[in-house]
Amino acid sequence: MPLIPRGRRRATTVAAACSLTLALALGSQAIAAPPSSSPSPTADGATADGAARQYEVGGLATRAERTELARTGVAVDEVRHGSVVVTADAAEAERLRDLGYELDALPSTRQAAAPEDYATYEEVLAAVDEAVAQYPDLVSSQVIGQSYEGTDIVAVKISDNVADDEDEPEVLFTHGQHAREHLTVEMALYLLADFTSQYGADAELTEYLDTREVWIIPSVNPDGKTYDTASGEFQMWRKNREPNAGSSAIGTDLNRNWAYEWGCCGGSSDSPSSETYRGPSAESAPETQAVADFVRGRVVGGEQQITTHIDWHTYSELVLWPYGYTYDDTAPGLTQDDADTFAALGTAMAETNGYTPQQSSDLYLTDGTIDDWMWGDQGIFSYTFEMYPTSEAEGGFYPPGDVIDRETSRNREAVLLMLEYADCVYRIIGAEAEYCAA
Ligand code: LU0
Ligand code: CA
Ligand code: CA
Ligand code: ZN
Repeated sequence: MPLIPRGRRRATTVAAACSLTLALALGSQAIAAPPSSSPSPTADGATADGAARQYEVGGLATRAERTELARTGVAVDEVRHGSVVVTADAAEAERLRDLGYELDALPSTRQAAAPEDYATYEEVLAAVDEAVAQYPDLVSSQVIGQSYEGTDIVAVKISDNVADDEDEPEVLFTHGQHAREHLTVEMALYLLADFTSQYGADAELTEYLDTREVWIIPSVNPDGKTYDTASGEFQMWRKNREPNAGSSAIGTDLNRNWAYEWGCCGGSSDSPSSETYRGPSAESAPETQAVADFVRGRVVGGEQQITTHIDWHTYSELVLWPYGYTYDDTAPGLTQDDADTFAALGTAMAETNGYTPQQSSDLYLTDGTIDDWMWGDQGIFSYTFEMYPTSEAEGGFYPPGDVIDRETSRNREAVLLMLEYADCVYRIIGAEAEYCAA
């Protein structure tokens, strides 16, 4: 079907991730006093209570060196020139030092934002209910399952004739797999607000919502999100909140728990105390299973209806695509045409927001991630967006609340571009006749 030609896009120079510099002054909240209960750094930079914090690990310049570090089970938060930033508690930091790594504790970024700067999960559900009530022909919501603690995980549908399952390409957005990445849940709220308020007003968006069905899962990990802020002080929490048999350590890294090449390649950990613990089996976490069941449920007449997907994360300002489990550009289920299509759409989206586009494994190897499963198992063109900022100095996982509007709307054009190509992603490499002929 002919779609409205895309408007002129903002030309943006895409620089290498680690050389991206944003001349952005942190907002006033960035220098506000930390909550009184914040852990106070001791002389060696560790927190008095041994809580998790960020460290710079030096002497790491290649993806192989970064993968070797990730193999120890730490989560890599940020890639710099010759070093990376990781989150570790006191015990893990000591373990890394014992392994010979050089760690420098970074100043706590917990004061860059306050938990109140971000919506709670209750507020997210209220916003969804309000949108459904206000736009009943355009928005619906359904419970797709429960988290470990029994909280409803919801999927919001936005399309014309929303009550009907029309024969339209479907686009999925998933948010908040990682608890502390609150800006990604704000991204879901932004999309919900923009798609509802601009439907009928913005011709391009209206065309897409008339010809596609959009699904938004605003928080894949509500237990983790709530735990991260409930005390009034950010907990730097990443995983879900499921206890682990035989261990006092809580949580599975949902983005290592997906059932494609699960645990294959040293890109996740089998240790429950690790930040990248993959769980005892693929889809062991109820949150992973709920979303995977939902996606499998979108197979109609033998055909997966969802064609494109973004899984939202923070931070580093990256657009990533499969595979993560191998450095190879092509692999089983990923042909050269597929790889070229991923790169072309990923690069085009990155040109609209100034993020850096690359194959996921260019960072370091990961296995059991959502993107690999979406593509490898379901044939969905699936991307990970790592949102603002580029560094812990700009707030890391907790940027100040006054950047939320700017940093969510920054992704509007990229999202519209994905909607545009949802009917035939191969069109972006000129291969629609080969792959999308009716
Ligand atoms: O899951 C992760 O480790 C992601 C990166 C992968 C999608 C390659 N980074 S994050 O945890 O810092 N969001
Ligand atoms: Ca529709
Ligand atoms: Ca449909
Ligand atoms: Zn993440």
